[in-house]
Amino acid sequence: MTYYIFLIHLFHSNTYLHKRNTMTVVRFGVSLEEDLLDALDNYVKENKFANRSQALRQLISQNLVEQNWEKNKLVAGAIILVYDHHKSDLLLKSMEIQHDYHDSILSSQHFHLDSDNCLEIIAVKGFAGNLKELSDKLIAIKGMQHGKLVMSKAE
Ligand code: NI
Repeated sequence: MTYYIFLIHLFHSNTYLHKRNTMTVVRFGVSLEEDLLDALDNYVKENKFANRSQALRQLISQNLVEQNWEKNKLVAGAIILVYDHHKSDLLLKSMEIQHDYHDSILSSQHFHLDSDNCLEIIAVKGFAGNLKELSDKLIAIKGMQHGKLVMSKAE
């Protein structure tokens, strides 16, 4: 197995510099198997990243958000729902569930896509576990065509 070693640049918050709201960049070496490096290079190319460092920064950041999810830390995001508003009591059920989780909901926006279909975007903030629970309940409503929870760091 061949290992390729290269340097990646990561932003590091220096205590003194952080107060001035700036970041320093720290370099460190990473060893990767050839196939993993190929996969990384494809990822860089397909997503049009400037270089490997930029792609790795994004991957690491994403992964840490996922960990926060598991640790049930404070996160923010959006629940995206698509449904036909004619479906029996779908709106009523959705409203009941949203009221049960009113502490986690920042706002919601409703778009009428055509004569039948609606797109609803619910901005949420709270403990990841609660947001997942809310999202699962909404997506499980009978007649819901599509639902997705998108998460981001909130602290
Ligand atoms: Ni509508």
